[in-house]
Parts: sequence; C-alpha cells; structure tokens
Amino acid sequence: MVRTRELHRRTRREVPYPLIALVGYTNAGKSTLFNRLTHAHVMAENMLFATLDPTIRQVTLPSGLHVLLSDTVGFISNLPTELIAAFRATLEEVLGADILLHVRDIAHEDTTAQKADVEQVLTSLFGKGASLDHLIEVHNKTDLWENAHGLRYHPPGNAMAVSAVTGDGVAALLSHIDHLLSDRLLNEYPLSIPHHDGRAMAWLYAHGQVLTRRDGEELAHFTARLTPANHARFVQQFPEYT
Ligand SMILES: Nc1nc2c(ncn2[C@@H]2O[C@H](COP(=O)(O)OP(=O)(O)OP(=O)(O)O)[C@@H](O)[C@H]2O)c(=O)[nH]1
Ligand SMILES: [Mg+2]
Repeated sequence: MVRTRELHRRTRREVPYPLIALVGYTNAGKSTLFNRLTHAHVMAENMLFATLDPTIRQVTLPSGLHVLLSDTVGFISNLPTELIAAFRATLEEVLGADILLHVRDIAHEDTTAQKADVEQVLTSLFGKGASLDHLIEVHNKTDLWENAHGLRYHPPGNAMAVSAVTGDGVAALLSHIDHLLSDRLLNEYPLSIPHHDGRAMAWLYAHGQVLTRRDGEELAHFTARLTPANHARFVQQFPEYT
C-alpha cells in the first residue's frame, strides 16, 4: 500500500494542483461527501487519476481553480496494533494535503468523542505542536440533526455545516475552500495583451482574477492574479505578452 500510494503521489506531484483530503471518523460521511463534491465536476482529465486511484478526483472550484480531492479511510477508536501500519500508509496522503476537511457526523451521539479520537490520530500523525490551521471542520448529516431537533443547525466557530445526502451547504463549503486557496495560491502578475487577441484575453479572464485593466492604444495592460502554474501556461501559450 505504501508503495502504491507513493506512486500515486509522484504522479500527482507532476500536476501541480492543490490537494484537499477528507478525514474523519468511520461512517461520518466522507465518501458520500466526496461523491457529492466530485459528481458534478467529473471531467475527462479525471480519468488519469480515476484509473490510478478511485479515491482521488479533480474538482474545479467556482473561481476556476483546479484542485484534487482525496477520500481516506475512516478513523476508529482503539485500532488493533497490527492494522496501524496499513492505516498509517493511507494516512500519509493526509500529510501532503493543502487543506484537511475533518468530516464529522454531528447527528451521532458520540460525535464529541469521535472528534477527540480523530484529533488524537492527526496529532500523532503530524507530530505534537504541529499547526493544523489548514483544517476545516465539516459538520455533516445536518439533515438528520435537524429532523431530530426540529431546528436549523448552526455550526459553532469556523465550522461549516453540510448534508452530503441532500447537498445542503455544499456550495458554501466549496466557495469557502475556494477563498482560502485563492488567498494562499494566487500571485499577482502584470500582463499586456493586444486588443485584437480575443483568445488570450478570454484565457486570462477564464483562468485568472483580473484586478486592474488599463486600455492603451494597442495593448490592454492588466494586473491579474493567477496560480503560478496558470501563469506558466499563459507564458507558454502567449510568450510575447508577458
Ligand atoms: N442522513 C444522512 N446520511 C448520511 C449523510 N452523509 C452520509 N450519510 C450516510 O452515512 C453512512 C456512511 O457514509 P460514508 O460516506 O460511507 O461514510 P465514510 O465516512 O466514508 O465511512 P468510512 O469510509 O467507513 O470511513 C452512509 O449510509 C451514508 O448514506 C448525510 O449528510 N445525511
Ligand atoms: Mg468511506
């Protein structure tokens, strides 16, 4: 398993997309959420990853940012020692993630203990004192909670509330991730494109966030925010405009 995972990781490193890993207690709804988040976004490019590893999918966020989403095996309490090695292998995925989504079943009576168990595993994985500020708590199964309580579920603190089954809250979760990653990953670049090159302009607007535009006689001068990978693609396609 370690070897296979390492192969997948190496393949993925060649595609510089941010990695988002779903972690959580068993039965929390990780795979259901994984399917919901990837369902509408499955594209032909996914096939490479899908054949290598069905638990990795590409997702395009609302801003156009491409990310990889990784499902992982669920955590359980008191894992038998002989399983820990195999378990760790799948969790190594988690170490390389840019964002961790801690999926919780907030309708479960043991939800608090489950959270503590998951956090203990993460701490042992990352090492004591490691910062987990790239972790987002996702409170799942709000539909069950709301049916049981007859109230709308409001998550405490910075947590996001979703129902992977009904899709409630999923769009808000995606745009939250989008904002976090955009702030972290986008750099500002100056670019100048001739007015007649509609293709280059369209590419820029589709792949970047245009901050300023000043139209000169022949050229439109932009400052735009792009991921470094997309900037490299722009330079490759339109070398004369940078
Ligand atoms: N009502 C409801 N059920 C859900 C929701 N999300 C998941 N489930 C159900 O919870 C059960 C477990 O879901 P999975 O997605 O398999 O959970 P998991 O976290 O991937 O579990 P492991 O792979 O064992 O770690 C399934 O029966 C799902 O249909 C939800 O938002 N609402
Ligand atoms: Mg699962």
